[in-house]
Amino acid sequence: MIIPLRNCCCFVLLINVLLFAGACKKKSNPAPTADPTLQSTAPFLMGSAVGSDAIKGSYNYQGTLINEYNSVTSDYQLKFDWVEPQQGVFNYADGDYIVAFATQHHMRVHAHNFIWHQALPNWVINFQGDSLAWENLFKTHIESEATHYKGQVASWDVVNEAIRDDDGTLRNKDVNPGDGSIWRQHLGADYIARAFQYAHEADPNALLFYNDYGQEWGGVKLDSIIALVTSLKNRGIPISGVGMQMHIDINASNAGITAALKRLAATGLKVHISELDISVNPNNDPNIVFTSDLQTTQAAKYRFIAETYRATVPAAQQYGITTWEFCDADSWIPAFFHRKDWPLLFDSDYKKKAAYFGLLKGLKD
Ligand code: 9MR
Repeated sequence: MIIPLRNCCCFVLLINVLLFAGACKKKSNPAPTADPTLQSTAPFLMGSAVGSDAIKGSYNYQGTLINEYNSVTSDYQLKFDWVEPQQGVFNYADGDYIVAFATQHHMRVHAHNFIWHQALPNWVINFQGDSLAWENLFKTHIESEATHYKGQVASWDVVNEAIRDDDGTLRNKDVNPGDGSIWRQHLGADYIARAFQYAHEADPNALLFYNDYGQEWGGVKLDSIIALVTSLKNRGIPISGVGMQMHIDINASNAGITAALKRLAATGLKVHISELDISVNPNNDPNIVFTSDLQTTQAAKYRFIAETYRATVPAAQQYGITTWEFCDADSWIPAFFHRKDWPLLFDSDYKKKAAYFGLLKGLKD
């Protein structure tokens, strides 16, 4: 067959375009699909915890994240030990990477966190000083980090996990050295309010959250969290919302989840399901198999959470649902508990699980 010259040029051009597109494809993220996604289905923002190394390390990770989510929470890159490993020496490289990636892909950044009793550098753990010196290191850390990310992040978990599970009192290293808080020990009970004030002074536009787990248990833990955030709000402390982490398992009580969401909504504050994952192996069974029954039960729980969040929390208070990572291979649970588990929405090959479709149903039906 003879191809006329003009058509031949077009043909060569077409081949070149296709070759170029092929070459680009190797370097870019997987193309978004036309299927509904979490972000295209949810009436609020859908978030995931993310790690800077994970984003850098895998096109599948990047592609799934960009396609499915429109909000990210920093996994560990903005925690105290990562950001200020030595006093006055700040390491923002990994946090900056996450913020730049999220900004490039039009995602909200929820920053996690300023003040926690864990993830502390040794210089803080071993710090010797009077209450003024403690206040100074506490204030300097919050102000420096908040100022660095001013205008770049939408919100912060200001204080994380300050309340004890057993009696609802504030964690205090004086009282329970094992999992007590060095902050309460040196700064007094009102350190939480001051953390919010320092953050607000440095970045007045950022929304500020108190974040904790175990709220679905009810009891003293939930009572104390409700009392704490209500008191902060009533005192005019700049708190915008509460993070309900929801590291739960398939046996978590639906009634407990509903009751906690109702009580949080009644505070008038924004409610963020901030670290959702659903373990299927809470009893550490070493021989567990992820059967289709377990997959269905997990999917139903994800669905229930999304439905209940939509039905219970008024739209204006829905800060969104954030899963703690999205692919089973990146979950903290197997390493932390030394067990097999499959707590997230995508399997280790980034394939959508029944859990994903359960959540998707709960976001719309
Ligand atoms: O998933 C996080 C893991 O990568 C970190 O090593 C760890 C310590 O910084 O923290 C994990 O995230 C926790 C979060 O910050 C607070 N709630 C519980 C999360 C799971 O342990």
